[in-house]
Amino acid sequence: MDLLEQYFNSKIAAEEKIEAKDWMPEEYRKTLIRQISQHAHSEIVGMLPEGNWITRAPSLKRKSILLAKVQDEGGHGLYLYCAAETLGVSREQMIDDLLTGKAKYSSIFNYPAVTWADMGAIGWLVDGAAIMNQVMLCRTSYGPYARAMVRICKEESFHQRQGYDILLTLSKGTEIQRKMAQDAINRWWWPSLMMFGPSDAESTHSNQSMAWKIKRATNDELRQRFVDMSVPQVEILGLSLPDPKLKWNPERKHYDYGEINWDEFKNIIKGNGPCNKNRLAARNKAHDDGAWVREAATAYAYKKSSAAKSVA
Ligand code: BYC
Repeated sequence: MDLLEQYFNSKIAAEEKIEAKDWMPEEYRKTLIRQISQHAHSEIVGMLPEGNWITRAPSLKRKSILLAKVQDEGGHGLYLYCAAETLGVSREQMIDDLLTGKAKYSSIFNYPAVTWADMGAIGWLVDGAAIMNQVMLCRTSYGPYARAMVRICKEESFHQRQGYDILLTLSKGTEIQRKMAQDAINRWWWPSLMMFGPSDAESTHSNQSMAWKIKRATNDELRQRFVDMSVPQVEILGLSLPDPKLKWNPERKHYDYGEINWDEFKNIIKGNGPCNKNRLAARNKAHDDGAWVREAATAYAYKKSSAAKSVA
């Protein structure tokens, strides 16, 4: 091991952040680019299922809250693309990888949001799972990623509460509203558990990412924490989670839960989920429709810089 690598390892061991200009192993850089760009893509694609409900929100208040949430997600994507750019990858390259289907984004956004209650279930469960995963990322070893995550986590907490508030309102409403809330929870529960990634035994990157302190907890540890957190919350709603095997285990001091359908997960990340094609088509259309804005901004920047040069 050479001196640079020894120095890098000593910084990781001492809990010092690695910064953009520091030397880092090529695999560390690649792992971060992969994870941060996938994370950014998830935020951007994650705007689609909820964006679809902005015009159909049941009141002006709900509409403005949902609008703010979807805008926040766009902002999260931008912070994360910036963090990835510090590692030497261009924004164009990352976007191209998303639009051509080369890069992954979270499996969860390939499911349809079919009722208003889905806005509640997405906020409570999907943002809840995201926070569980992202709180550890505030302590990730790469400085620009860790700092981006601090603000993202604060906003995600608001997102989770707005989702829970929608479900709480529906759960106190009419029989039809309660059923709608239960149905949304039934559909979003298992896909939310899949967000944490494959089991530790199947996870390709976890060991190395834990050693480099990119990840601070494994996929299964975070998934278990999420299950333990969700059970008392669903009880307050007076609703249930769709898992007959869910049971408190006094020896483990955790809830046991049923088997995840890993075939469904694998199928989705291969691109064959219910909405994969729609999501990519929507992102490609948005990118094409926005071409004139990018061209105008580039032409304006060029004009400004040539005007500045001729004054000089
Ligand atoms: N979906 O070795 P593993 C949000 C892939 S929340 C798709 O365990 P790693 C939001 C994985 O990429 C969601 N693919 O990987 C919330 C790898 O494939 P590649 C975004 C998945 O990286 C609300 C392979 O499976 N959050 O944005 O150590 C509203 C093996 O997995 C998934 C983040 O991205 C999945 N669920 O651990 C709006 C958090 N799970 O790359 C937006 C940051 C795994 O080798 N990311 N794969 O081809 C992470 O913490 C980690 O990347 C993961 C996976 C825990 C997701």
